[in-house]
Order: sequence, then C-alpha cells, then structure tokens
Amino acid sequence: MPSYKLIYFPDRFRTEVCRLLFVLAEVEFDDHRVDYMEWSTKLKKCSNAPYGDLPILEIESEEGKIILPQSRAIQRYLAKEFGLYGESNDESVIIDVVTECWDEFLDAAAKIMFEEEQTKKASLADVATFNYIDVVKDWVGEELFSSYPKLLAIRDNISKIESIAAYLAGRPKCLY
Ligand SMILES: N[C@@H](CCC(=O)N[C@@H](CS)C(=O)NCC(=O)O)C(=O)O
Repeated sequence: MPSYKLIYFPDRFRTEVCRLLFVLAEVEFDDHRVDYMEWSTKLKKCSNAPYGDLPILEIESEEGKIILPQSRAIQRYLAKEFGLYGESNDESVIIDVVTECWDEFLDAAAKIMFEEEQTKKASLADVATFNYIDVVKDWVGEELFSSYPKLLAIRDNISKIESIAAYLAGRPKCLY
C-alpha cells in the first residue's frame, strides 16, 4: 500500500472531497495543512508543487514517488484507486457530470468570496443573484422565491438599473 501525503491549506475548498475519499475508503493519509502566510512568504518558493499552487498529493511506494497537482485530477485518481469511480464508463461519466457541476458552483462562489473591493463584491453578488433568479424562474416559476423577499428585492433592484433594464428589454429570448 503506498503512503499518501495530501498538502493544502487549513481549508476545505479544493481538497475536502479528497480528504473525504480517504476517510470513506478507510485509507490512512497525512493530512498536511500549511499555513497560508507561511506558504506565500516562504514555502511556495522552495516547494515541489509542479504548478506552484496547492493542493498536491505525494504518493510514495516501492516504485518511487509521484507528485500530483490539480485537485480534480487528484479526486479522480483517488476515486479510481479506491473503487469509487463507478463500474463502467457510463457510470463514471455521470460521476464526472455531478462533480463538474459542484466544482463550477464552487469556482463561482470563490470569485465572489475573494473579490477584495467591497462595492464590486456586493455588485457581483447582486448580479449573480439576479441572474440565478431570472433563469430559474423561467424553468420552475417565480413562486419558488416567494418566501425569500430579500432575494427578490435584490433581483428587482438590479433589473431597475437603467442600463440593465434597457439590455433586458432588447435581449433575444433565451431558454436557459
Ligand atoms: N487548478 C488548481 C488551482 C489550485 C489553486 O488555485 N490553489 C490555490 C488555493 S485554493 C493556491 O494554491 N493559492 C496559493 C498560490 O497559488 O500560491 C487546482 O484545482 O488544484
């Protein structure tokens, strides 16, 4: 059995799925959590991370040592190793579809979270909220949001901005 060292920050973001896969498969691993300041001021320069970012997974076995970057590649690698990646190509692709959806969602959320300019952050969050409601109401109806007046107020505020209102009035009809 190889030994595994998973290196990331003390966060869940890009690595928790990998940690959970180890736990689920009951495979021991070194859950190495690096302090973010220490990483950016010191460790990054001398790290063996192929793309200079984290997470990386170090795998050591009789055949030698491999260093894997890219969280999604690591997830898939572990899932395959632990027999958690479906039993056929058809099952694996469904697993990929679900995983990609959640990763896209997480990436979008991260863009908002890491936006440093507060006004831009608020605007971006509001625009994203507007768009979410605008798309989803066409599929399942506006009633879905009736218990969330604050969300609807954000939607209304954005749609009343002059430039947005003009754009919405002239934009081609689209289903999604
Ligand atoms: N595509 C990479 C992105 C990794 C990434 O953006 N890592 C961030 C933390 S979430 C990082 O290491 N930031 C510090 C740095 O780049 O030095 C992956 O999914 O593994």
